[in-house]
Amino acid sequence: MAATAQAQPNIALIKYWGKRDPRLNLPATGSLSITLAALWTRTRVAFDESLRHDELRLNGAGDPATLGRVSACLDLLRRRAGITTCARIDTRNNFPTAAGLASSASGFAALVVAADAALGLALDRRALSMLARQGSGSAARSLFGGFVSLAAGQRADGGDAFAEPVLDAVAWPLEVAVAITSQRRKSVGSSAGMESSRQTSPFYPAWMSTAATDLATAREAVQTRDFAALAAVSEHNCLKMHAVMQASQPPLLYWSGATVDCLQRIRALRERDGVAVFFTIDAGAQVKAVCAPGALTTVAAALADIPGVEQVLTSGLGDGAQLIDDGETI
Ligand code: 2P0
Repeated sequence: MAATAQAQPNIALIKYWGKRDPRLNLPATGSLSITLAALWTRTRVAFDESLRHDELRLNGAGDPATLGRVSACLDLLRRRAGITTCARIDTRNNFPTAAGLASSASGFAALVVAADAALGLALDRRALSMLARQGSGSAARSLFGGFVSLAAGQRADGGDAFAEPVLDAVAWPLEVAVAITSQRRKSVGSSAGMESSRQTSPFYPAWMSTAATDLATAREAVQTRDFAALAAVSEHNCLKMHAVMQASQPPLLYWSGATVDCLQRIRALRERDGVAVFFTIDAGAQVKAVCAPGALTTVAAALADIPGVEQVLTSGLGDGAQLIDDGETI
């Protein structure tokens, strides 16, 4: 009744920002992401008849704010197993939590893989992807490695809103430098932020009506390994999402001053120095620089030089969520 899993966060190049059904956590638009290798969440789930309620430890400490969401996701798996037994969940991230680095993506992906094994359900990846999506939309994508798409789907029950692999990491080994400009937890979480944007941003209808074209352009660029085309559509989609956020009421401004400096530096590297790199930013102040093979060292050094950049993490593309030995440290 116990198992441990590891999942890596993913970075969306075509973003998910808005839900068509908040209850089932169905995204309003499709998205496309890359799964990282070097950042991870490790989660052990142990069902235990002696527990009266679920217990969650995140990085060694209790986390009451997150427990409700975790329990609700575990309930979906408990229902499938026909049990009500409570669980002890021990989870650790090797990177900052809730700071725009997709810790909820790796977190819920690791959770469903570990719980599935602990309960002996043996669900397939598609089913696990849909369960992870109900924990956190972006988590659906961390079930898979490399380049991954998540469909918005059309069915009211969400049965067609799952992630699928688009291209293996080895087929196009892009690399990523993450410039950390703030380790603080964001003040407005993604779920609340995207709901506010849907209700109040005058740009939300334009975001919706252009999403399918961006996704198709990015998918084509990945399939043809066209870095310039992927760079153009990814930066456009990222800035468009932030325009939607910034035009929400109250406005959502996730950037720090250093965030903008990183954007300018990345544009100069590409346009002036010919370095194959583009940026993307999620609901946080960190800048992710996506590099063609060979560009990572130059890009990481340039970002580390920018005042306000506290740390630069680097990563290749990695695998989807997997079981690991129970004995591995978490
Ligand atoms: C993404 N983000 O596609 C976008 C870009 C943030 C900006 O998915 O409400 O934590 O839990 O489904 O998955 C972050 O949103 O939101 C996210 P919920 P989630 O990566």
